[in-house]
Amino acid sequence: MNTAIKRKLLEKIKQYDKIIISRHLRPDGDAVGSTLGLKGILKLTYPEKEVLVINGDYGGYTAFLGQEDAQRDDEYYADALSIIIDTGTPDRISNKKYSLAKEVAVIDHHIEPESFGDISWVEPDRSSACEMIADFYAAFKDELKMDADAATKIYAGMVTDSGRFRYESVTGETLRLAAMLIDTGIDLERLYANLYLSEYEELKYHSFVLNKMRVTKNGVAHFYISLDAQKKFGLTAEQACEAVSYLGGLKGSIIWLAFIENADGTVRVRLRSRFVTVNKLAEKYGGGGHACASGATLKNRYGIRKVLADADGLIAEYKANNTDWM
Ligand SMILES: [Mn+2]
Repeated sequence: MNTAIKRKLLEKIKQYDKIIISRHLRPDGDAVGSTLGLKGILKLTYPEKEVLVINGDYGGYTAFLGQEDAQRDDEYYADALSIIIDTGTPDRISNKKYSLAKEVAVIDHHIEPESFGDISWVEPDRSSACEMIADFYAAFKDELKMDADAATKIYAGMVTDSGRFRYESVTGETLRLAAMLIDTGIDLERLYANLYLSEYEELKYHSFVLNKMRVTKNGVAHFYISLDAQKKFGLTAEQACEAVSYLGGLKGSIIWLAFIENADGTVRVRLRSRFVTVNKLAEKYGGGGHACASGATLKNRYGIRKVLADADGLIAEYKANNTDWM
């Protein structure tokens, strides 16, 4: 699929001696895995090229995947190719200098990306940007090189962005590409230990969230985390948001939401679902994202009730038209 654009991208990569790879702000496993993974492939294949991953923020649970590179002077960019992965929104790019590059290439799997860049390879049906990097490698495996280290980074993004290969976006192709990566010798036990074991305080927070969970009439599971609670558990708003996944296992609930108070009084909302889509709902409140995983920011707490009513209405509608949803 999309062989022509992938070939064009490979030719671009070959043309340049300097390649600067960047991703979105507030990185997740997919953003970090795809950028570091592609760097790994390009460094192995073209040891003479300078390949850097440059961004303005870093950290979090993905830090074990490895270091990124230090920012360079503006002049450094003049003869470089910039590759942006896992975002179709220029405002969300973590490296503010990316556009100083001679040319910009975009690799992304988000819905309705803004059109930017000289080359843009976008597949909204892909489960992750890492799946696209794996596919890129697979398409040119006679020319490109990959080792277990690069494969581990790419696999890490695939397994996290797909909810451990459980989201609707996962296809047979996703698993075939994941299998190809595992065959390089990934240490899965070590990787999963890094990705999925919790600190004591995290498990305490987990139980706190489950205690705070409420469910609407038709089954929207939700919770609200105040700034005080974030302080108590030593969490950033971003970390607090991740708790939305704790609500994903409730039988009878097909939409689950996290409301997180921001320091400026706005409220961040994370929307997750199965069987129904929530991105339109997120868009109604100025946000967006994937069909079953979206986000938005509400001006204040009063918006929460409206979002809950809308989400509850979505489930009511689904129940009215489906009997086999459990
Ligand atoms: Mn992604």
